[in-house]
Amino acid sequence: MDRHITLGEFIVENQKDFPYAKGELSGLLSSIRLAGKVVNQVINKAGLAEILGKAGQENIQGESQAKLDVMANDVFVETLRNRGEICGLVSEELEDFIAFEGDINKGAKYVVLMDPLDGSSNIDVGITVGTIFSIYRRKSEVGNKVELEDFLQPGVNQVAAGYILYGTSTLLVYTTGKGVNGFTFDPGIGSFFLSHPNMKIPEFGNIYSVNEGNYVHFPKGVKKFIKWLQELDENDRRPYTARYTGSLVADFHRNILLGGVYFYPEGTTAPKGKLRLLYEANPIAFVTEQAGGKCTNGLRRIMEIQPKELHERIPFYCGNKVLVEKAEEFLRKYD
Ligand code: P6P
Repeated sequence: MDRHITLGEFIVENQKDFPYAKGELSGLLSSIRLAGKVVNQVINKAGLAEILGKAGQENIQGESQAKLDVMANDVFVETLRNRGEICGLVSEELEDFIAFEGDINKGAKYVVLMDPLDGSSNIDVGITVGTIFSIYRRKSEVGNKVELEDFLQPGVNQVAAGYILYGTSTLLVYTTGKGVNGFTFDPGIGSFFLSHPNMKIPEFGNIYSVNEGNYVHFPKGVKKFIKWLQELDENDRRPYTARYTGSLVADFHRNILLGGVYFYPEGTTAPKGKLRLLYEANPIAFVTEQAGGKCTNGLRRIMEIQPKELHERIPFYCGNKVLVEKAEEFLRKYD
């Protein structure tokens, strides 16, 4: 019977891409797969399990944490700790990094930075949410306790990154620097199957994704870019259309498949933008570049920026090269 390859088979088949890894990175990706299955299962029955709504806690971002946020964070932390491939973790939900110091983590060479459940404002209304993850080799000596420097690495140092999209179907999309591949979860079998091999963002796209409710707060160049997107073309047709869900993973995944640009600019209410450099911008940037797109802060390549703090925010323009460069052109001209 002809069937798609599973994520597990794909990881093993492509393990040769990591000369230095003796299966640790494969094991790490497998543990992310497992945690994703658990989160997916809980999310799909959230309405029944009475775990919607606020957990009554606040995370580092000062946002009220939905109960599913807390659940997702705990599932990923424990699954990754127990697999033993990482020595530390940063999560949007946690103020500081976690050092994994169990015997099983002693020789671990990797760290993970993640947003366990991005787009949580959509959770209670049944709109797609996602997990975003980024994997680095540690810089400090293997065997010692993980240090802050292990997490404050520029995005170009990522060894793998990706996202899990909990939507009409559940997909795991990731890159290890050898292209981007997407796997769709079959709940009947309990496996992810290769459904989007070698993903490439179309060279041209007609979708733009931005929260225009913030228009008055945007820099002049951003306003000019948005108006440019809304102008009629020479045939009096509207070449672009707006799509924005309030969930980065959902907006990004649609745009990487159909072509387009997502941007979350700086503005008076968000002087550095809203997205976090370490566990939203960098992993999405890695996937974008591997799929042939571009990702900048309006001026510089996101992945070359040296992080200074775990939760620092950054302006974010991501998608087709043509559209990102058009945004940069307006920003240079007006700001
Ligand atoms: P706004 C979710 O909180 C998130 O980080 C992204 O997933 C999403 O694109 C953005 O913020 C939505 O922010 O200000 O438009 O509601």
